[in-house]
Amino acid sequence: MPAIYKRTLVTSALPYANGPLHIGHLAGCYLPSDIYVRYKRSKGEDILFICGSDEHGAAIPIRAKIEGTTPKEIVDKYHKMMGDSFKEFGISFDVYSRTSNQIHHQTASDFFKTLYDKGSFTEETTEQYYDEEAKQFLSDRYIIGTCPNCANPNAYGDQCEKCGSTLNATDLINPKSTLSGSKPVLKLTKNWFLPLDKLQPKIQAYLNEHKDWKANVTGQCKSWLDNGDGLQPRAMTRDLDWGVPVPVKGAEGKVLYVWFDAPIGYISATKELRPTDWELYWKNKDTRLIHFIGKDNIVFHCIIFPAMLMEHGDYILADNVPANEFLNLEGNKISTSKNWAVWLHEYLIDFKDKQDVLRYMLCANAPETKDNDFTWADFQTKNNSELVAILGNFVNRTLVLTHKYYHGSVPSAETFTKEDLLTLEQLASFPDKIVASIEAFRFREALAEMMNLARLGNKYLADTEPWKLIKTDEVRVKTIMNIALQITCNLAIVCEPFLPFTSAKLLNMLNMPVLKWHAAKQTSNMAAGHQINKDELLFAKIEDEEIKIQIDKLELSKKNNTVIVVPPAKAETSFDDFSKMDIRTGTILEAERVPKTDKLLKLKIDVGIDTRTVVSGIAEWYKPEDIIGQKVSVLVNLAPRKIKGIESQGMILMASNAEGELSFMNSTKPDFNNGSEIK
Ligand code: B3M
Ligand code: ZN
Repeated sequence: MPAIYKRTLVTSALPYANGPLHIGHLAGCYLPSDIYVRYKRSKGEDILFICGSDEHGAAIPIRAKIEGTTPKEIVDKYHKMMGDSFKEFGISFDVYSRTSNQIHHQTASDFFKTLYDKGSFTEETTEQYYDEEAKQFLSDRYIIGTCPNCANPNAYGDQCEKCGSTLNATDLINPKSTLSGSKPVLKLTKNWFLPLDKLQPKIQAYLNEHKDWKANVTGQCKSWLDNGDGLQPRAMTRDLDWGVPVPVKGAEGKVLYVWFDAPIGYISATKELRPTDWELYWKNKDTRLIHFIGKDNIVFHCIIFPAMLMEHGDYILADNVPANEFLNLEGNKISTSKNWAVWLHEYLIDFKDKQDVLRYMLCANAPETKDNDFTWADFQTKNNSELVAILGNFVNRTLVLTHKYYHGSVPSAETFTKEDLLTLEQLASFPDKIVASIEAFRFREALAEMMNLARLGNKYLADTEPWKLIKTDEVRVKTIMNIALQITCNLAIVCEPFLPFTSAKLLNMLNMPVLKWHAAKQTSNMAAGHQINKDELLFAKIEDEEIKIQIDKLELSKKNNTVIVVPPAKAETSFDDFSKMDIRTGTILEAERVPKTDKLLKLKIDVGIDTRTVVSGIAEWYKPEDIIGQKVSVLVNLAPRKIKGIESQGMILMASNAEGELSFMNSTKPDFNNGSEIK
């Protein structure tokens, strides 16, 4: 962050309006951005916090199909649901917009037109996959297949979620339509491409200016740019009927690629919020733009969107993109389809008025530098041993004693001892320590510092023991309680970004107005004689039974998911087509890992006709040394294909279950020779 900025624009990834929010979303970007913005507001800075629903892309019509309804009903339902949950959870967006709004369609359309008129796109007629049953072109989530980089059998047409690579649908091995399950055919169609290959030097220069980004973000960017041939042209339009229509002649029936229009949604939402001066936040070099996202969105925010903005020319680029990694749940990847998640709307019912407990838990466990795990046991411990036992305990003792000794009137500080002065000095130093961590996007560290202030309070009370001294030295106790109240008040200020509901409750108990951040550097916010309100418990203990209900819920999901899902039957095929396939029995002679991959093995197989090399994505389930001598069935007349630089001359046939796990399938008699035909 080189310059001194006058204002900040914070965006949080626009969630797809195709399902409810879960803790993974919150930990990924919504909670960290909210903490950041709340702190900046408390400092009195000019800052806008932008978000909204992403209502385009294949994810929406696919969801509509699952729920047996229309895309419009889906986005209306989930836009409202997400907006309500965010609000109730205290995520303080200045605007929660949606990409189906007219203002967004207009903004995205104009943006595309500007690039089109400038000649930024190349117009290319290429072969794209087409589903003849569904009568539709397939891209993005409409098509799955095996990732050419990591062999994940469930990679999408635009991205592999396992290894994180961006893909084109035509890169997939064994592509399959997610609409009909059928094998797609190639058909010519015209699309507009952003020539990222030509823009690479400019993108590289932009990234070079931002060496201060988080290591996980820089690392991913580097891998895109350094990977093989570098960046590749990317289609910015799609043959679909759901999205923003492409605003040029000859593009009828086509829409903008969802990752073209969605980030422009940040601009549209700002326009909606500030119709008269939105440009100040997007076109002025004094504005600092920060995108909070999850790690699966890094390439789009660090490479593709900046490339679009550069081409347009009128806009500022992000100064930072503090992406988080993923949060897992009880050791497993959060999964919407498997219902393996803690859903925000359910949490808000099950743990009413406990928003801050989840905020605390998710911030303390934030996947800032690596994937992290959420467990209910940890949730309970964080509440009972930290929020209740440290923060709640300190505040409670202070307020109860103030009522008991002084009927709720703040006592005056008389003479300070050395210990008092040291405590006050430490108290005043907390805001800056917390600031340093927040500014570096290290929210866990910032939260830990905030709790250290509560620990300081507890230690001070434990050391001075006012409850004992009251019998012998009333004057001394006045000073002690005054200091404890100053700590309590400053805690209310510095906990606000993390625990806004607690902060409000605390200020109310203290009968204090909302105080700005700088007040927390003072040690005399509570004036002598000020009357505080009745105290209530800040946090309540969470009992084992409450946790058990949650664990049972997850167990049920697990049980329901062990129902075996058998993929639907494929369309009929002719005997002629089948007999074109030459499948032979063979024996694996050698096996070794393909360097720098987790999934691939390079096999030497005797297939009777010859001995050939086959690269196979089975390393997750089989160790090289365990499969020497394994009998296999091999499709030997499949066109050779280069995988990680190795020519693969065939494919071994494996059984695959719903998890994508692969298993050998051979039941030939032991004396069958290699090269026996399978028909
Ligand atoms: N909707 C992807 C996601 O929810 C996407 C983010 C758009 S940000 C402009 O992961
Ligand atoms: Zn992959």
